[in-house]
Amino acid sequence: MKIVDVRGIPLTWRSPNPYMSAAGAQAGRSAVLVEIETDGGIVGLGEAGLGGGAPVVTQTVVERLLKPMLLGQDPLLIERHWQTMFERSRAGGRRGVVMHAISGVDMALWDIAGKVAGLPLYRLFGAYADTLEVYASGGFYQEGKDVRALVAEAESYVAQGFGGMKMKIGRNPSTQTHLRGLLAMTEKCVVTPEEDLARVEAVRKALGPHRKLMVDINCVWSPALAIAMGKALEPFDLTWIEEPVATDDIDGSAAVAAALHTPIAGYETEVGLYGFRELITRRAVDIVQPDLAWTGGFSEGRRIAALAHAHNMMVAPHAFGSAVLLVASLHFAASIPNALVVELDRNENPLREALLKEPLTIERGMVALPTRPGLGIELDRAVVDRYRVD
Ligand code: SMN
Ligand code: MG
Repeated sequence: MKIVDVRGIPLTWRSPNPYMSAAGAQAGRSAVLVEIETDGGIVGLGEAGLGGGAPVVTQTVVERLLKPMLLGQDPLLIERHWQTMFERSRAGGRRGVVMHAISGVDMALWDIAGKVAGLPLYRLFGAYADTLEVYASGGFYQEGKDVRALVAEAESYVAQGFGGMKMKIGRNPSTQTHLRGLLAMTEKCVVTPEEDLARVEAVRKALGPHRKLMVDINCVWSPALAIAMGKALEPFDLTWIEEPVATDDIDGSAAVAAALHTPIAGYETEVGLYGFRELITRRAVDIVQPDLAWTGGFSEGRRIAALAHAHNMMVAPHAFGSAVLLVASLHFAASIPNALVVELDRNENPLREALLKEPLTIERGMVALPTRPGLGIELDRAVVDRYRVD
């Protein structure tokens, strides 16, 4: 079997009402799907990260940098292709958009392997579970969304049977590290730290005392503020505090983790085994959150999970992309011994909700893994065509 084509498919949906975190605003959602075609007719599917820019950037890296390394090759030599892509792009890669592109290619190669083996990927890897817990990822800031609306959102997750919810805090430029003021829309939806605490208290009350409640700061606090706010948050019994400080402030994050009882989770914005090695071995986190579309795909994600396991840490995969990344994250989590919960983004996003011919079955916060070979999904081509931007 040989690879005869490698394609990036850039998709974009524009949001009528941007939803915001402390560190940015989602004025829409994008994704870059990767398709790898073989001479035997099997086509592998994956999702690459956006590299922080327009989808065409990742598409260009996939098609102009990585595709020449793969054409004519045996698609099942996955580890060899991963190391070749990583080493040949080392000068300009190791992080960012190159690793995001490698991630999508790796996922597509594993999808081919599953289809060849006739096994769903989580069983090809050696399953640990057939169903997984997902948490409702929401609680974003939005113009016109007051605490009452936030409480109603939390109550809706309770009514749907979710066992946990994540919400955003920290959207206050005056308390953020100096660079955060450079981000988009920073004058919108600004709250004070005290208002954030009131938001968390209201959500905790709506969820009741036993459901998981997580907060996500998206890297904007200083270690000192993170410790002060973390202590103020302790009455709300959080499951984790996510990305409290800058991704590269490993010692700062370790200081926060050492100072607080609440586990520190992150860093989705870190990439690859070497990056997570520093977070894990220097105890900058208690829970690791690799994003499979950013960190190097299944191959690198499984290495990170093993390193975390060696340090008795749990894995809560970040998944804030299209349905392809969500399904890949489920296969990943269902095949490792230390998966905690998987992120289920609840924000409006047709690239997650409408992309698959058969939507996932999510009941009372639990999801059953697809059982067909590979990722076990089929794209709705009309939806792909509706949102293509190339
Ligand atoms: C997040 C990710 C991507 C955009 C906005 C917010 C957030 C998450 O960090 O964990 O989903
Ligand atoms: Mg996050």
